[in-house]
Amino acid sequence: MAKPRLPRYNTRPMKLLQDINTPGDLRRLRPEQLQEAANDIRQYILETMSRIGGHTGASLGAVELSVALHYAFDTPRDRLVWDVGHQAYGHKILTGRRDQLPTIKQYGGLSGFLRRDESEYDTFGAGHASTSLSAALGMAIARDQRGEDHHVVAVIGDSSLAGGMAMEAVNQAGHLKTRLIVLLNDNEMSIAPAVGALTGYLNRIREAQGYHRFKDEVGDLLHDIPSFGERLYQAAKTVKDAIAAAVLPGALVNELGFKYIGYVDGHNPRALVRALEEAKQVKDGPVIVHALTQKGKGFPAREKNYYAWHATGPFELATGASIKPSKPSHPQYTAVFGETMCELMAKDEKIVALTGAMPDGTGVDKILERFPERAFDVGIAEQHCVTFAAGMSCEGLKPVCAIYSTFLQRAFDQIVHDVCLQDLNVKFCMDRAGIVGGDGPTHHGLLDIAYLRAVPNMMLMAPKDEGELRDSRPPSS
Ligand SMILES: Cc1ncc(C[n+]2csc(CCOP(=O)(O)OP(=O)(O)O)c2C)c(N)n1
Repeated sequence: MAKPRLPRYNTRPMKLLQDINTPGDLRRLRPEQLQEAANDIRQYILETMSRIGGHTGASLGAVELSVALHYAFDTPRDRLVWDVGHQAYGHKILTGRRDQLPTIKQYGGLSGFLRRDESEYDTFGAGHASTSLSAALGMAIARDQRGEDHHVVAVIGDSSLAGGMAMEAVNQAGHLKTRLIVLLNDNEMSIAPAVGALTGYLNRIREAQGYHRFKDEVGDLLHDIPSFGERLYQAAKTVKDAIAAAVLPGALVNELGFKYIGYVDGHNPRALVRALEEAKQVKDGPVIVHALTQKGKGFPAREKNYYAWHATGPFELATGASIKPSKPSHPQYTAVFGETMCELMAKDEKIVALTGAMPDGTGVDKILERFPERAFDVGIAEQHCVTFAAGMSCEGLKPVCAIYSTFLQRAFDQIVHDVCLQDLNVKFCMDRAGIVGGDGPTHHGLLDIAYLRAVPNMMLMAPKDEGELRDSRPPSS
């Protein structure tokens, strides 16, 4: 079948970016030029996304990370494993896909996430969260067994790090003591604000501000002094590192066998490269480089409103205002779910609502506002969400888990073992069932009917429209 013609847009010529076709081209730049390269990439993402929409906020926040990673590491020989992949537009631009960016998330175009069959630089396919550490650890062990010496780097967001699978990988990595670099992209945000105790822990690290400002800003200055600069920087840093080690709340990483480097300003490519070079020197186990970033960085019109800007449709470049398609004439499925839940919860105080890091995508945001004591955002933790609901049900509550169809896949055993075999009263309201369009195969909700029909005690209902969704009542409710 002939491939459809893909749209192309004229973007303003960008001095450095137009000559960067591979990471090798990037690595020929001087360190002082890295910020300019990052600025070009940011501008190109903004111009392109303003026309077609995409995961703009996350990718703008990770521009300098992408530059520093491909500068400091010899990719694709060194393996770069991105978590989720929604923040990797800069990585795509730097790895030979610059001119295809305007085709992203369209039929025949680039994937919105990562695909091994799209580029040799996409070492691991992604779309769902919290997988990068496990995959990277597997690659590191394979490297060791083959007697090779390249680096393996996982890049993970603060919310994805709290996901169960990532925590399981942290546990094993600390035990195996193999060489592994984890770059933590900490922007204090999931899609909604990040939740959970790990967020509090990372906040405490951020509070040790003075030291880090010294390292990043003074570090640049000292490095620019010929011959003595590097030595001066190292001497000053040793003293400061000792002080920081004493005051930083590093228990989680240190006790679990990780070395900690940070935090570092995630929008300063030279400081990032220095931190990554330092991480490369760690030979005896895993190391975490903690970078602070800002979602939507570089677009003042949206920087403050990044909650609504994780993923965007087209928007006006001058103001950031959304260019909305004409408003649908009837209330949407997600809104109907949220409103109906609020009505039911007002009548029955045993009903509780749960979401796994998707409050706005599922309509649970409205419930959280109205019933903050009876609605829970558990973070990127679908498995926990389901068994948490099972426990509530044992004690007489009536939990409703609002989880996207594709993400509920992760909690299959919890549905079988913890809910259905015990015939507990837990409702699952799956948003985004069926084909989801631009997000592609990792996000399609195509398997739910097949895998849930096989489970004992599970009743499946598939409302054909929003009205039927509102009126659906299984006999046990
Ligand atoms: C298993 C799973 N649950 C939910 C999502 C939806 N999701 C995509 S990105 C994201 C937030 C990730 O936050 P973080 O790891 O901090 O990265 P950031 O977006 O801030 O860069 C969520 C919840 C997902 N991709 N996978």
